[in-house]
Amino acid sequence: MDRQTAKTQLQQLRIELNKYRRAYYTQDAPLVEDYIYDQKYQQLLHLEQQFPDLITPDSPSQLVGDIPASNLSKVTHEIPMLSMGDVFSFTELEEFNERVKNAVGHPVDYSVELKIDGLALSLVYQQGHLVQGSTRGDGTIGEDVTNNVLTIQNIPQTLSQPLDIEVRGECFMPKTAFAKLNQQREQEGASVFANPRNAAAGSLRQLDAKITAHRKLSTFIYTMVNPQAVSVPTQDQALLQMQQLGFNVNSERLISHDLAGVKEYIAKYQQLRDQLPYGIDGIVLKVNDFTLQERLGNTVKVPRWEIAYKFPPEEAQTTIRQIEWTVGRTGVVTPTAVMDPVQLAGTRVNRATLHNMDMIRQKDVRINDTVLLHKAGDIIPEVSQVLQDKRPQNTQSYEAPTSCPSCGSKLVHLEDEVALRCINPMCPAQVKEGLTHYASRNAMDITGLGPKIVEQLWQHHLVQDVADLYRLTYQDLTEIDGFGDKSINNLLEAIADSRQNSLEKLLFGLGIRHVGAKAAKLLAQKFQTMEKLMQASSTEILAIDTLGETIANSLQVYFANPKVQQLIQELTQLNVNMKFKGSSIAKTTKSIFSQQTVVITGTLAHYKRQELSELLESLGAHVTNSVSQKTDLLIAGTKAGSKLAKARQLGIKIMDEAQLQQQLQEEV
Ligand code: 0OW
Repeated sequence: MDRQTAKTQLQQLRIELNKYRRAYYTQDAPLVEDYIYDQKYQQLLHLEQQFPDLITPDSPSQLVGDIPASNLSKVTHEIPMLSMGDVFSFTELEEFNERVKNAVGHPVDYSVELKIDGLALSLVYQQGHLVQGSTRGDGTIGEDVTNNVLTIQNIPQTLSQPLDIEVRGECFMPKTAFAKLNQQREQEGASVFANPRNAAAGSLRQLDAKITAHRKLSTFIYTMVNPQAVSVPTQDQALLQMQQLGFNVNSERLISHDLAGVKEYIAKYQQLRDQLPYGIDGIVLKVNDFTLQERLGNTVKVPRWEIAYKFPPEEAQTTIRQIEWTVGRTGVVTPTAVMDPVQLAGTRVNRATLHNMDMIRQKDVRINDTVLLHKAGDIIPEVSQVLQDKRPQNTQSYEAPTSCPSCGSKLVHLEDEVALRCINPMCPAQVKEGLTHYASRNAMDITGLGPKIVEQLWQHHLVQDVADLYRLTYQDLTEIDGFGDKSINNLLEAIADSRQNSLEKLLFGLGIRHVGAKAAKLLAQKFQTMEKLMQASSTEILAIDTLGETIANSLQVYFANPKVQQLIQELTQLNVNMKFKGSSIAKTTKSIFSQQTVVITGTLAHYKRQELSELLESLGAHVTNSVSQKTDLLIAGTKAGSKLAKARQLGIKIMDEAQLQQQLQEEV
């Protein structure tokens, strides 16, 4: 290749790779699969080796990670957290081994470990107590995640010895936790994580540790920084020592005196990979003796004494025959590709998730396309790309469905959601969810009517909507498995009692989008009867000091639906109370934001300004723009400026985003 061509190609590769890096390191959501990134990165390295004078400072080969760009505070790593050189073949492994032998003058022992597919983590202990947790970031500046690591079960907060020590390891999300989390997010219409690594990164790098605590993260610790300080001579003894100190150290490790042992290990874990409860993307080979590691030293980015062997991506080729849409419990409809059955990483698959319409458009997936499948974090098969050159003639771009597969209603995109949603409250998938919600404690409080009974009532065609609950007879309930005389009477009684609830409990029980328990109460209090609320205009609803556009629009859409109007009529005829009784107001706890004059300032990571303002007002706050003596509370995000300074000067109560989230979690 001539120099000019190389120069052009290198420039193109640099732009492309740096774009991928920024997404990978700062948004926890890569734009391309690892192996595509790796291939392009190897191309760049190859060209830079041929034309070293074409290497530029911004080349990814000169950078480690990317500038962490989250709102977490920063931590400087005194000893940089290096990454690893990657190889993709036994030949390259042998070249690495030769380089090491030549450098130290004799064969060496290797510590062989699994390469856990998570994100690197540093833990600092003083006198045996955990004082700081941080991410790798760009290798020198990471993010402080101390509060978050305190919620991870297998990270010891106190060591078995009062040591000053720093250790490093991988934070990961077990496969089962990943599958559950994505299922839940899909139901909520939120975006899903592409793989456990992104899920771990997105869960660890949270401003609010309570969110991290629910994500079931885990760790394997593999590096003792400054082992000399505790006079440990080798990696395998360091791992043993760290285990004795209380850290979770991966047991699938090996000491090998030659590459033959390493190759056997690789073959073994390429087979076992799927059975492991955590994701791995290769193995790590380290010179075992620390003195030899010192002698070999590091390059600008990676140690010379270790290498990562990356497994080839597990993928398979097949053809998409159909795209099925299923309605989730919250009305979110999600696409699944139905394909010719194919063997993928040890299992036979014929379905793969397509997540949402954005993904289908982005990959331009069409019926009868031949696609490459891979396992997203070794779990759910996912379509990684379409093989355009195998596309049959005159196929059309895939069109999103316009009607719900369950009930036929028109599908909509709500505000900033990527998900398509069925908003017909009579939709079967939603009726079941709606019935369970209707019977829940904060709504109509029908004891004994949980999801399992709801499912049976549905299967036996005993209920189509919440009105049918009030038509159930003793005879009907004899069809329910496990229901005897007592259970039947208890349930009938609980349903009958629910007729007397005050209006706000019915309103909340109907599951109107954006209308939570507090908003339902304010609406019932203001309009007193269902009839008046159904006739209320947006303006009248907005006039309620604390409700905003989102709720007003949602109510208009809901009550405009003829099926809803019919439902309300039936409930009325079934003697379900439609009046506000007033008593429930006193019962619920008063919000700390109630009657407070609040100012919001700075950048918030988890809330849109308008939404937060509406939410606070629905809790009885009065949100204003300027700080004065009348201000009771300032909510300060990051990069807060003069308003924060003024609030401090006036001695006004200040709440940061984490405190706000904590308080709202307790209230709403
Ligand atoms: N992911 C792993 C792993 C491992 C460190 C030591 C110095 C540089 C790499 O399982 N078992 N051992 C190391 O050794 N690193 C690992 O992961 C790296 C750390 C940074 C990027 C990768 O996550």
